[in-house]
Amino acid sequence: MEKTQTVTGRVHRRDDRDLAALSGSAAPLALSYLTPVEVAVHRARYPGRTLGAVAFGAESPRDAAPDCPCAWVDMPVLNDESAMFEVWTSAHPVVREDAGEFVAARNEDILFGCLQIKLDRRLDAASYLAYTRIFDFIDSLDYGHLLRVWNYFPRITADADGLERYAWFNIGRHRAFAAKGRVIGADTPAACALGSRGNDLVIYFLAAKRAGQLVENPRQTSAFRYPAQYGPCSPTFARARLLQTAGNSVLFVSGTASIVGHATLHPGNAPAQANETIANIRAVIAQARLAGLECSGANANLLLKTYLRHPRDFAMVRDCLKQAFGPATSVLYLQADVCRADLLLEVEAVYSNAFAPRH
Ligand code: 3EB
Repeated sequence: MEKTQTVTGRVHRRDDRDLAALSGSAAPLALSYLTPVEVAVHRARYPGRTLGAVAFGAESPRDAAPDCPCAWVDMPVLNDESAMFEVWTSAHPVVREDAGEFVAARNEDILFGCLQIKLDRRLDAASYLAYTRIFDFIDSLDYGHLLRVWNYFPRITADADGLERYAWFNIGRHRAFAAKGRVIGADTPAACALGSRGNDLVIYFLAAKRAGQLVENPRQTSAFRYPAQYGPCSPTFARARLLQTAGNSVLFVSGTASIVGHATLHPGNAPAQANETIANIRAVIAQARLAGLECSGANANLLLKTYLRHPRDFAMVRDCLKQAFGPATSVLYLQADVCRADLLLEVEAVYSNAFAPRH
């Protein structure tokens, strides 16, 4: 059961308090990483409260998580289970908002949505199409502020006509933000972009009625100001975004890697990259405290999602993260290509005082 402990161990001790804590708080949502069996238990326990689910590695995800918006990402899971689910639970009842190709649900503050686009066109055209549709969709529902976006597509560092596919993706995304009047910086969400399998662009997102606060990392150049050596259009993501309601905080930390300034550090050295990434996550959380993040210590709940280029680094990275954040921190491990060929790993985080139900 050791691995199950790493996935969701911390929450065990709080099981009795969970629904009370969840619904008694103004925190609009909580995150859990669950096995397929746990998803079924969880959904029976919180009927009508699942904002959205994301299946990783599952063969028939819709069997495991029906009746709620469910994105499916073709990406191998490195935890003991061969499939894992990321589940966003709402403190308050949720309303479905499916429309066209979007599968979505919302509570009074937050909207979860996903879409999947066949990559039968150029990647810049696909990302432009996806993001303009996302902005039209969230604007039509009046949840117009993107907080956090997850971008998954195949062969992310492969060359296409002299540019990496990730650079093409950035061109379309950047143009869509401009076309829909989003201000670079102020309106930039936390995000990640990783290589998946299959042939689709899969995007899921959390959007909100209120913008939340932009949080950057003083150790890193803001990605939206990266110099042109990384592509003609900079990547449109913030290091983190902080959503706070009275007494409640959720910090969405973007995919974080071994980058200082704008340069990759420690190429070829996975343990050093892991430790540099941990330093960056700590720096972002420290910066969020300056911006007003209130949770800490016993009130704080940290969940991590780790992407490893090579499965062989799994045990080493798990030990580094345990050492840094404690053995009870929930970590989902996936195998994925990171968006720079010299990066071996990337870690995203959600840090909050919202309860993360285990089941
Ligand atoms: C970097 O600093 C690391 O393109 O949405 C991290 C998080 C990275 C998000 C994105 C890319 C993205 O460039 C890679």
